Formats: sequence, C-alpha cells, structure tokens
Amino acid sequence: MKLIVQIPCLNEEATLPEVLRAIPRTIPGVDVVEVLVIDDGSTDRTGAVARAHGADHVVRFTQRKGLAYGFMAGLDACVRLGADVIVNTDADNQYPADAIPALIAPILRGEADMVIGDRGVGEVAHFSWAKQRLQMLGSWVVRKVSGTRVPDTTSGFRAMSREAALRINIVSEFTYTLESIIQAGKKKLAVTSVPIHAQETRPSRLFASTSEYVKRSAATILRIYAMYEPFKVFMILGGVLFSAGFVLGLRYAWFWWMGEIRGHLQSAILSVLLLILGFVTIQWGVMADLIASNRKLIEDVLYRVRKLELRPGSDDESHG
Ligand SMILES: Nc1nc2c(ncn2[C@@H]2O[C@H](COP(=O)(O)OP(=O)(O)O)[C@@H](O)[C@H]2O)c(=O)[nH]1
Ligand SMILES: [Mg+2]
Repeated sequence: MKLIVQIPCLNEEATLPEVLRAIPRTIPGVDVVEVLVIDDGSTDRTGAVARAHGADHVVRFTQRKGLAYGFMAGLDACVRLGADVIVNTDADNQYPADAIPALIAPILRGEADMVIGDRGVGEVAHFSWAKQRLQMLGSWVVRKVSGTRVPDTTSGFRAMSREAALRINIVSEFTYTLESIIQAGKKKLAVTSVPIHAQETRPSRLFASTSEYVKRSAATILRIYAMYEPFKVFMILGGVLFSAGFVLGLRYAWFWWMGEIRGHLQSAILSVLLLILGFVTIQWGVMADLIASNRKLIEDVLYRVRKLELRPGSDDESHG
C-alpha cells in the first residue's frame, strides 16, 4: 500500500518546509509514504526548497497553469508513481498533517473512493460571517447537484483512491474542489467526510475578493451541472420559454375568439418568438444529451488507457 501526498504550490517557499516536516512518514496500514510537490511555475525557490526539505518528487511547470491543472497533473503523476492512495493538502499549513491517517482510513477499509476533510465551516472562527454563510450555501448547492453529503465542499484536504484518481477529469480551470465532488457523485464513487481542525493561514491566493470567488464558483457549478445533466437544464430553460409563448398565444386566441384582435399583434409576435425559442432550446437539450453520452464513452476510454499505462512494461518512466 503506497500513499503519495501531493501539494500544489504557487510561490510557497516560506511555508513549504514546515508543511513537509509535518507530514507523517509512517502510517499504520501503509507501507510507503512519499511526497509530491507541484510547482506551478513559481517565481520563488519553491522547487529547490521542496527538494531540500524532503519532497520525493517535484512536478514543475515552466509557467503558471492554475490550481485545477496542477491538481490533475499531480494525480496523474501519483498514479504513475504507483500510488494506491493519494492525499491532497495545501502548502500554506491550513490543514493538519497529523489527520492524514484518519483521512485515508475509510479508503484503506475499502469503504470510500474520496474522503474530504471537513473543517466544520459554520464553526471556523477565523472565517468571517459572510464567508461562512457563502461557503455553506455553496456546499449545499454542490450537495444537491452531486447527490453527495459532503458538508465542506471547498476543502482542499482530501484523500482519493487510485480508482477515483483514474476516473476524475477536471475540465474547469479555476478550482478542482467543487468539480471533483460533482464528478465523483455523478460517477457513483463513494464519497465521505471526516472532521478535521483547520488552521488560520495567510489570505487565499486563488481569488482576490469574495464577490469574485462567488461568481467563479457559481459559474463552475452551473457549467458542471449542465455538463452532467444537459437534458434537464435545457428542458427547464426551453420549457419556461415555450410555456410563456403558449400562454401568450392562448391570450391572443381568446381575443381573436371574442373578435377583439385589433391592437394585439405585438403579443402575437412575441408569442411566436417565444414558442420558437423554446422549441429550439429543447432541441439543444437533445443535442447536448447526445454529446454528453459521447463524453461518457470518451471518459471510459480515457480510464482504460490510464489503466493500461499502469501495466508493467508499458511504462514511460523516462519521460515522467
Ligand atoms: N498549482 C497551483 N497551485 C496554486 C495556485 N494558487 C494557489 N495554489 C496552491 O493551492 C493551495 C491553496 O491555495 P490558497 O491560496 O491557500 O487558497 P485557499 O484554498 O483559498 O486557502 C496552496 O497550496 C497554494 O500554493 C495556482 O495558481 N497553481
Ligand atoms: Mg489557504
């Protein structure tokens, strides 16, 4: 049983040594613990500091590619390095490294594919009232969309089985946190949470303001939901447009029946417009649904290719 702890980093030379020191190197039920640092084109000495303080592997990009991309590249590297379990933690010392054994326990027991460290957002003292409410609202939406019961969906402290790492394909560029949970839920991976105690850290580097954070998170949730339930989304949208057109049309028919159609031409035109728009939107739903079934097939192929790559002999370690 091999555990690799991956740490996405953007200019983290200041806090990385402490984070690396804290990671437990012996864990009951685990034979090997390794650490992989993803250095996302940092302009400080993150890569060198990582190696000097005991990181076993460093994946470095020549230029910043963003957290979601770094997360995926990390998973890919971990799987290729033979990880059975992967833990993701942040480089700012927010998450308690001594909780890693508890975090991976449900995976070791064969009960979960993904385990999220739950910070108990409603009680985290160093989050502002507004941030707490927003996080709770966001998590509620993600729970609804994903069909999971994760209380703290934006937590970056999480463990994944190799199966989950092979299955998940993050496509958004902003953050992997929400999307990975929605995908895991939709792909019927077993997702659970364990409570953890989070530390207060420096301000986030992912977003400059709360409004930016909310906007980008909402956009991510909408996009991912539409990706997985395109038919529902377009049906609702098209249904609303079509119904509005239909009601307006009925109204016009009523006036016509009463012989009072003069002066109602505008509403008749609007009605026809809405009916056409609604119909076209529903058609889009059918198209999107067909495309979505293709994506499912492609994802399955990708999963099988990744598994094939893991076979001894088909390795390309010289490139890794
Ligand atoms: N690869 C990569 N990692 C990043 C980027 N921005 C932040 N990180 C890392 O992601 C983790 C979380 O970032 P942080 O600024 O603490 O955001 P928070 O999760 O909102 O607290 C840290 O380990 C950062 O070094 C980025 O653009 N690329
Ligand atoms: Mg942080």
